[in-house]
Amino acid sequence: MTDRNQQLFDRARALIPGGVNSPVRAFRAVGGTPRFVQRAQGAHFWDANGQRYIDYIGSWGPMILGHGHPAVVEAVQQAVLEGLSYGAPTEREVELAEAIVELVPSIEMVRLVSSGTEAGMSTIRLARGATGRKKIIKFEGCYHGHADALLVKAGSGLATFGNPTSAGVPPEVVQHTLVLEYNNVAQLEAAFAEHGADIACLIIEPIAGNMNFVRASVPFMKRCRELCTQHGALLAFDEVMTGFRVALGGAQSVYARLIPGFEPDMTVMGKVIGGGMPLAAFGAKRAVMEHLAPLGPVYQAGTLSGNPVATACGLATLREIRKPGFYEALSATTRSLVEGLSRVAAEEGVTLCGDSEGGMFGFFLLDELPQNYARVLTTDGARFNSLFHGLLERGVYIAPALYEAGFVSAAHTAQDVEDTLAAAREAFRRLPR
Ligand code: KE4
Repeated sequence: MTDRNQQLFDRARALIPGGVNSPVRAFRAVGGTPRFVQRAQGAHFWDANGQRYIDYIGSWGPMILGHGHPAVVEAVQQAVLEGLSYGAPTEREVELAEAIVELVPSIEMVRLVSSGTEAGMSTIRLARGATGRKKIIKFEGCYHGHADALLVKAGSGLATFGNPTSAGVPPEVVQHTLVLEYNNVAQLEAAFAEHGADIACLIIEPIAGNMNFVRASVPFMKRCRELCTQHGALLAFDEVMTGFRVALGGAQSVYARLIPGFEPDMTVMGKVIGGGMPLAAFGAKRAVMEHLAPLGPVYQAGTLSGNPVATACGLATLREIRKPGFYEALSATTRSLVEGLSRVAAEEGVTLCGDSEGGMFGFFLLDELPQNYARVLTTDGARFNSLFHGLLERGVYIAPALYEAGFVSAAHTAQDVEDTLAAAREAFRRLPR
């Protein structure tokens, strides 16, 4: 039978680098042919061969309701009839700003943009403009979009400045970016002791979905907050993945329950707030946000920022996730998946551990949950790849990379979980011993 995925991939690679418009989609880490999606509905999508998959990527987080939710489709269809883009303010941008401010108490003002990268990049610039400082702290294994200043890896040794992860980023551009080890309190304290007065912000994924699923420990997060406060640096939560995904109030609401009075100074958002359309945002207290143009000297702009169709999609999504019981049901489905995977793995003699929060999950072919990136990378990649393809062949689509998180939607049913566990059992049996 003709494999239309392969045919499309061959055509795509002739014209688009790697055949994809975002690298992780190319299956380079796991090998094989990417599935070209024909259509999606609920918890499923169908590829170019008409093969159905249970979708645990959901566009890397946005599709928290599942694909094609009727209220979202209706809102987008209505918005399209009113106009695609104006480059002028609209009421829906105000409504979305009001919803974000209401749901995320640490935010007093918000600016809408079109991608998480744009939101992260603007957050860094705003933090630097508001504090007059140059240095920023990020953590190994955390991803905040592909803005130059954030494409930095940890160098040899521990805390290091300015090692670009990407060609085309001159060392001068990242010389003020300090990369620390996630969950390493001693290193954090040493960095602030040495550079505290020059640090504009510390940016962190509170639950690191770009290391699959690694939680910031409570002691570590407490020290991030305390040291930023002590040294006048801004604590920026990158909630592009966790925002409205792990809880209605995002990961910051989870940490506020664990650390009395906790809140970040800045928040980066994306994915869920656009419901699948290009929409992201960044927010902070009024005193910080008023440094932004046109009020203040920190420039930031965007042709499609607050796009009327994207805001309609995002508002319709937020209306659904705010409904009573939404996160209780979503969390229960996600937990049943992760607990089921652990149980089936144990029955099949496979070492596996997992974790989840709300509709976000991760699992590792390790005997204990990793606390940092170095530990995540001790996973046997070939073993993960075998599991990935074992699931894919059985109609279960997880992230094609061991350092990516998984996502459950409100459309995933108990039957989907049961089918997934049956596929996993077969895939576990095929793993190299
Ligand atoms: P975008 O520019 O891709 O919309 O957002 C960048 C970004 C920022 N912050 C966090 C915590 C993120 O997870 C992301 C994007 N996440 C990746 C998945 N690891 C998107 C998938 C992709 O790159 O194709």
